[in-house]
Amino acid sequence: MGHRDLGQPRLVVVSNRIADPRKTAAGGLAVALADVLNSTGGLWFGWSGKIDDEAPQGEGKVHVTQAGSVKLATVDLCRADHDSYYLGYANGVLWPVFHYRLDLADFDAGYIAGYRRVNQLFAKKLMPLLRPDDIIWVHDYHLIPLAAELRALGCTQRIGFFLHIPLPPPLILAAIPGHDWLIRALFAYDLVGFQSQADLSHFAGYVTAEAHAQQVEEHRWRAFGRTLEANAFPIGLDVEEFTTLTHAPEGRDMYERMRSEYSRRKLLVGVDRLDYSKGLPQRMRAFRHLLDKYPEARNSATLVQIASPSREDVEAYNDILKEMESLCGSINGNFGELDWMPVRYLHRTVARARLPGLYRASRVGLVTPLRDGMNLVAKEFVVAQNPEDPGVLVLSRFAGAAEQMREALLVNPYDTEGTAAAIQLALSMPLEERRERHEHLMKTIRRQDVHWWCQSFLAALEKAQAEVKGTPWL
Ligand code: ADQ
Repeated sequence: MGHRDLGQPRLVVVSNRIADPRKTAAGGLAVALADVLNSTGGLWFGWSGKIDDEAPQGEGKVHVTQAGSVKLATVDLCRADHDSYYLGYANGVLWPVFHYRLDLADFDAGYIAGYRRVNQLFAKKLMPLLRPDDIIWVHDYHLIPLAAELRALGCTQRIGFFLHIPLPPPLILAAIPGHDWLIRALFAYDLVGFQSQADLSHFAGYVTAEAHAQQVEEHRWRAFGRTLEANAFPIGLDVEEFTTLTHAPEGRDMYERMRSEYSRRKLLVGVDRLDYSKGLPQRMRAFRHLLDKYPEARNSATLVQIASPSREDVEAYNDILKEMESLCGSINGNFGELDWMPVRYLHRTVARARLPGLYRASRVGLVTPLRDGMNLVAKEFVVAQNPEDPGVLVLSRFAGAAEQMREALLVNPYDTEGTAAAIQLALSMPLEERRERHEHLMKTIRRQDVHWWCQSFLAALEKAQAEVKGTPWL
């Protein structure tokens, strides 16, 4: 990337999980962050992924290793902290509510104490590793109060925060007990980044109504005695890395195998974590409706749905597992033939190196979340296509990606008939239109790639006024 060098402030990245930046199989975000971390000799701090049953609550051992020019520092968590912070508050409260699913939230009063304890632990262990001119970039909903905890310990460095998931409208946010504490904590950051304009407008609506914030400039809000900059920075792909993967032996092999297996049929593909935000049952119902209403799709279209296991110890995830098994079973039972299974459903992870081959062999990509911060599968599907004969992306209007990807076929995933009609349109779209849409989508994906995302966030953070006062943070 080369815009930053060792003469610039050191970058410190903090996220719940970290990846070894030397292992590119980790995917786009790790690759992009590794780039900047490498060029500034940076530090990446996060949970080790280990549970230490011996550790007391709010404590954990720190491990520091060197990965090339990047320092990796991780901390262990005890079982109680892990369960209340990660399973409880982050994935049992914030994840469902931020995806508009109040019905799935588990507002157990004990969770928030664990969430706060782990954020305090992170702050306490990170402080001694910081240098005065560091620039700190915190990622995602697990760590919203981290800057406030760091400030309480005297941290004066610039701190930015990026939310990878959506921010819901003010009245949904306000349903979280302690929502005011959470948003007040956000004001300890100098810059807050969201995936989309919609999220930004929810933030503006919330802080104006609930925190009496004043908008002092276009992207600056003042409340709790501090001024905060907030903006949308839609995350992108490492296009070069994904293109290389597409043409690498494993990607090509996967492509060839899928093409020969489905030579007489059109392939539709879905690749998701098995998560209730991804709209998987709704997608299956739309596909069933397609087979029912458009007989020409029968025996000629096959849907390959990969759903990787995810957060299996959070209760709400069991229901979706059962629902998917039953829906896929009934579609295959009702519509299948001796030589044709309409749905191939795989409840497992596919190696990243094989994904582009699968995408490229598919005529239609189905990305139909009920809510999604961005959704990178939508962008990966487009990048993996053969520009001479590209497939068509059917994309939920409720994915953050829809703000940028207007040339996809945008659908409302709650509308079964409308989604089925869009899939039918995608299956029958003439080559010229497919090419035109693909070309437009590629332009945006290239322009706003992951390096653009990283650079524009960090440039805004460097410019943001570090303003530290003795405010009682939390
Ligand atoms: P996720 O909800 O995990 O991430 P998404 O952006 O769709 O969602 O996927 C992230 C990566 O995981 C992609 O590179 C994708 O290829 C990979 N992946 C997904 N399912 C897979 C499967 N079954 N097998 C193998 N790989 C799979 C959160 C937010 C998103 C946001 C990202 C990045 O929820 O909205 O786009 O962070 O900010």
